[in-house]
Amino acid sequence: MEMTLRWFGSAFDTVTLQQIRQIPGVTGVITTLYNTLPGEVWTREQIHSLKEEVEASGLHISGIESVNIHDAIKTGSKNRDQYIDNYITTLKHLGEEDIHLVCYNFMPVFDWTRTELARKRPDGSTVLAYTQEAVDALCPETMFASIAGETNGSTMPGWEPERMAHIKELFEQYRNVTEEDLFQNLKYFLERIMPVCEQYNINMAIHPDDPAWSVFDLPRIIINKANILRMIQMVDNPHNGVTFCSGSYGTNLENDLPDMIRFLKGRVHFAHVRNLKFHSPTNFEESAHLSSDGSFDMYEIMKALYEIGFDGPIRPDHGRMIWDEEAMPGYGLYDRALGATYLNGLWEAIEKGAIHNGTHRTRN
Ligand code: DNO
Repeated sequence: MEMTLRWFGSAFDTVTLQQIRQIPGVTGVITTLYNTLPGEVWTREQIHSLKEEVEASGLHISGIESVNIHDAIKTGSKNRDQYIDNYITTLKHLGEEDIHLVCYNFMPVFDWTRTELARKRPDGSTVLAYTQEAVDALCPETMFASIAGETNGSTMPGWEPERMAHIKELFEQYRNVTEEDLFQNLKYFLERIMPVCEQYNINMAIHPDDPAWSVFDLPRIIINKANILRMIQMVDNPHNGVTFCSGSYGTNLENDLPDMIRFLKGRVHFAHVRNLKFHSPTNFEESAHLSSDGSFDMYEIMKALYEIGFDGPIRPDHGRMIWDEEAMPGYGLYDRALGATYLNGLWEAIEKGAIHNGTHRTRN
């Protein structure tokens, strides 16, 4: 595995590449062209200059999160082919620039959903949190307005104001889209892009829906073991894989995270690892990465990744806001750096334990 950190680009991130470089064991960033909208073609020049900037700091681009999918593709509208063509051109340009991992999601309207961006914990840190009760009491527009007021001035990934300005139309577009339609539309998209992924050796890593259930009655499919296996089998190509995100699949306490990782052997191309603290099955907050601070056994999650021979990029996921940092909620420097160091420590112990026991694995 390679330890990485998500970085939104110098125009958008409060964290610098130099700071990331100083986190022990972090060698790459997961980045994006944050000012592009779903459906736009990324030019080679844009990608090349991003790459040069990252490399000048001594890091490299380990993957893209995200190349977002236009709603026409998700809803299967008549004009979807034109947007798939654009996506294919973007993939080709990424491949030509030697980038081989793309994280994306297939969530309708919203990307991840949280109801609080700064819930205060007893130690004074603030974290992202979710309660189903709050979602049930809100309409999507109100939810967007409350999220927008808490972002410390940043645009949250997946909540772009340009799209949210059309939230009613977006809901209208999805009105008759069922879960089955979403599966079929995802299949259509994947079948069309697989040839370019093969040509440039690009691994597609679908991100789970977060939380892992339907919100505002929208269909959501990447939520559990059965659905993810269906998704992988329906386009049975090694380039069709997943981002294993413990914090997203973990929102549903019925998901057995180490078991899911083992079932996904060979198809986990990217990992987001973070912990959640549950107060009830539908009221949780994002804790520190440390197992004892939340509800997940992080050792077992890392061990499962180790045992399947996971060799892709991994990143600590959302961090708490600590030490008076002001940054995009979830994406400050300090707690993610602590997370990276903790995950690296777990990995080292697991690896050395395996070497000691003669069960060392090296490859996927
Ligand atoms: C939230 C992220 C998601 C993720 C996308 C991938 O912080 O994990 O926004 O990047 O779902 O497309």
